[in-house]
Amino acid sequence: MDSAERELPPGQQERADFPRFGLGRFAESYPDDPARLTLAIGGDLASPIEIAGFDASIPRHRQVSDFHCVTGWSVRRLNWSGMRFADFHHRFVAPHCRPAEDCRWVVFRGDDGYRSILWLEDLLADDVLLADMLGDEPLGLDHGAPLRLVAPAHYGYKNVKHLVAIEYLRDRRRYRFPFPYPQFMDHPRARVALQERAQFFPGALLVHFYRLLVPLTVARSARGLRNYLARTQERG
Ligand SMILES: Nc1nc2c(c(=O)[nH]1)N[C@H]1C(S)=C(S)[C@@H](COP(=O)(O)O)O[C@H]1N2
Ligand SMILES: [Mo]
Repeated sequence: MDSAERELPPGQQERADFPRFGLGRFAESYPDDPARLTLAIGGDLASPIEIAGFDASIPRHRQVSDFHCVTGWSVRRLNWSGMRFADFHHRFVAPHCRPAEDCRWVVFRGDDGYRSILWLEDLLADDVLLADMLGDEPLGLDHGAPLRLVAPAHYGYKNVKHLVAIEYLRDRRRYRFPFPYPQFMDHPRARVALQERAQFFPGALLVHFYRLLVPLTVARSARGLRNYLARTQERG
């Protein structure tokens, strides 16, 4: 049975469309040049580096996976491609940047200022991608151009869009979920199967509250994109 045939995870409901979504503060923020990739690899490692593209030795990978937002909506069978995070880590980061042995955490930062943290061990799973394509198209502005994280076993808020930096950390306390959002919203692992929606609050209850925010958030995200496109057209 492939992932697309399975039941949805607990508390999730299927959506037919795949809306642009995210925290309100970032609804109007975009990369200056969504087509240009620059990725800084830093944190507790011997050689920080900034790259503008990927080593041809890292194989491309395509996968079909479901996407689950913490607010209770899911989209089935998205067709992503890019490269496996594990390949990037083992073939590029480990030999070239040499993270400290005891780095257990990785922070992903988007060009809009959004960020999230994941456990390195979770990131090495087979289905975690640095994706640059959705369907047969390069990622659009709505879904994270030019590069985003895809970690289907973790809630959408771990799937950082518009990636500009990846930081390896020994100590999770050096990271903070973006202001002004409360820390409790960011579960360190956020595994969908276990409803790790947030810290301290039971996920099965929280989703009823979160679900109320969906229509407004979808509308705000869509308006943010329209405003951005209007601004860039004015500039010519
Ligand atoms: N850079 C960035 N990445 C982000 C967000 C954001 O606001 N900015 N929102 C997160 C949330 S809460 C979700 S559900 C997904 C939504 O991805 P989509 O816009 O491709 O649907 O992006 C995640 N990654
Ligand atoms: Mo989300």
